[in-house]
Amino acid sequence: MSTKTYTGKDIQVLEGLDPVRKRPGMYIGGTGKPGLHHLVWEIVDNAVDEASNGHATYIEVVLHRDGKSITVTDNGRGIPVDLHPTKKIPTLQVILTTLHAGGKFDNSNYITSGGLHGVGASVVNALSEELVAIIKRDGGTFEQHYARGIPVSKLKKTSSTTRKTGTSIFFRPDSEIFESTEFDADRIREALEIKTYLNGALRIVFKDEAKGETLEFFHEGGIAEYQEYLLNDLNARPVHENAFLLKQDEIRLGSRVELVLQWTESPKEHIKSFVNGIPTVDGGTHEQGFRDAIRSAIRSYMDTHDLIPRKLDIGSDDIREGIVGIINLFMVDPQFQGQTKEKLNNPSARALVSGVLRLELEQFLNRHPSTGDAIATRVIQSAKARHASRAAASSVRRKSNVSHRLNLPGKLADCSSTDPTESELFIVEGDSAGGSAKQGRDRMYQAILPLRGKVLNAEQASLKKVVENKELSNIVLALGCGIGEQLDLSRLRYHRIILLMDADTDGLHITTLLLTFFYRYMRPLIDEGYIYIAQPPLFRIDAAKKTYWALDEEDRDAIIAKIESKNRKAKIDLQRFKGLGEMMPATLKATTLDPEKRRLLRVIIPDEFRLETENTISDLMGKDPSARFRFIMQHAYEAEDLDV
Ligand code: 0R9
Repeated sequence: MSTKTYTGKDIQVLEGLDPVRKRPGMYIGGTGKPGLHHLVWEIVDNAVDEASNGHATYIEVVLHRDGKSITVTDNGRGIPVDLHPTKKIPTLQVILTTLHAGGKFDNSNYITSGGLHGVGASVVNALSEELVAIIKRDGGTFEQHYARGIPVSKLKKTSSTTRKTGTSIFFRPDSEIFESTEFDADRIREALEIKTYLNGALRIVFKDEAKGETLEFFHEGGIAEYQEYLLNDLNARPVHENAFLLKQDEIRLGSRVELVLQWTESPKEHIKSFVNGIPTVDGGTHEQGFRDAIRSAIRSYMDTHDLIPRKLDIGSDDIREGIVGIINLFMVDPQFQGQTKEKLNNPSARALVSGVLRLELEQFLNRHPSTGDAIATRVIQSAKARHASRAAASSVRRKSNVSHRLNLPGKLADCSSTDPTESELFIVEGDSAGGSAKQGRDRMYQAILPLRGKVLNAEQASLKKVVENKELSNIVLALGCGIGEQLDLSRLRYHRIILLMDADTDGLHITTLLLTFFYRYMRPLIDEGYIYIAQPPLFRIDAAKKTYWALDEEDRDAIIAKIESKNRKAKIDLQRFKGLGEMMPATLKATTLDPEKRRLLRVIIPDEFRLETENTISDLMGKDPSARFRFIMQHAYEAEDLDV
């Protein structure tokens, strides 16, 4: 820390950056991890500006060994070090100590990566314990040190023998300001790589000193290459081969639009939007224009070519389902909104993007009718599915609205409690197992629903068929929360829905069919973690007056080995259950129903497996029975092991 006394100039500087230290959230969104990393983006964006204006070819970002400080270097012209014409201090110091508006320091109103032209540097300086700027320019190397936005040294010339030019900024964020000052290397790496996708000529080197790792990012293919990366990452299969790619300057408006767009089999829409290479996580007017144009271009194409089936309503959700796309809008003076300033707010951007895109996309479709038709088919498929699900859901609602208890299925042995958080529903295979379960349960909070008939494969049937299936509609009625788009979790009658099937292939088959049904039509039950799989034992082992339960052969062998290691002469009595039906109620209670003793598997889909799950279910539940079986076996072991 410096102990020097302030001069008049310093006090002016202090006043200048004081608001930033008082209310950092106003400038960087907050003082948590996103805010901390915002400092990196500010400095990197200034370097990217210099590169996109054609003066730098190389940016290096070093995350230092302590994980709490960073150096960003570019090989551009170097921030000017001469005296600022009016302020009479070096321009570098002006840049680092005053909150200024973009474009103030030069009059070429060209578009910059952040559109801010060095604006963020003073904010980073204000919020850093220490900042060191090193400039190579005019044949010399210059250096100046700062602490919390205040210069602690004058700008010094440290060498006069360099022919190189460039800017290097080292900074260590202030631990008095941030909740934590530990940077996240993965987050930085990912953001840097995206910058190189958005700027095909840019080369960024990232060094992680703690890991001793150096990575270089360079993606000449630009956003087209980014699109390839996204498709892979999302595991989204395109329905047409060539992506629609648009790069257009709107010279009149001083803007440029770059975008790429492709329909896939993914059940969702994935749009990444940027303004001047800065991510707009909360979207904004450019994204609205993107969506407007897609909707009207596709509608117009389908209308013109008479591709809309009669009586089928096509909504904009249907048109957008499965889209994977990127939009990067370059514009002068972008205005951002929202807490973290990640939403574009300029009204002109909407009309600009939609105007350019609508025209070009329609022409593209008309020039590539096979692509147009593939997209139309995808849209129709989505509209039909939505339609069927709406119709079926309202039929179930009509049925289940009559009265709560009066309308419960006859086969349900309900529990007395009406508090869903403590109530459990066991869905049990077969009437005889159902009988044992009814006798072994705690009727206060455990309900039993036996399944008798065949469970329909929901993947291969329309929703109308699904609801007509007695077993599935009984489940829906018992749960009480509705189905499909009408599902209302607040009406769910049980917060644990436990599938209790025999430990054989038939049992696994039924479990899979039920999971497919929940996944397709009652998905929030899975997402909220309400679905469980019971694990009834396959073997009973009696030895030395003790009883053990084994889930499978492996478990059995392990238990026997353990017994024998303790007592070599132990007489071991082994019983294999053929099915739940032949288990005594007391045995079922002790092994499978009693929360103190049972083991349940909770069904979860980790975020990183969401798409894979979607594809697996549609692939396997559709056609191939052997692949389906492999799927069950694999996932039974992947389910999270949980004692409840
Ligand atoms: C390491 C991160 N890099 C930067 O922060 C950085 C800012 C910067 C820059 C200029 C060149 N390189 C830079 N790197 C620059 C130079 C000149 C004109 N405009 C920009 C010039 O030589 O005339 N600047 C960003 C703002 C400013 N310079 C300015 F306002 F001080 F001019």
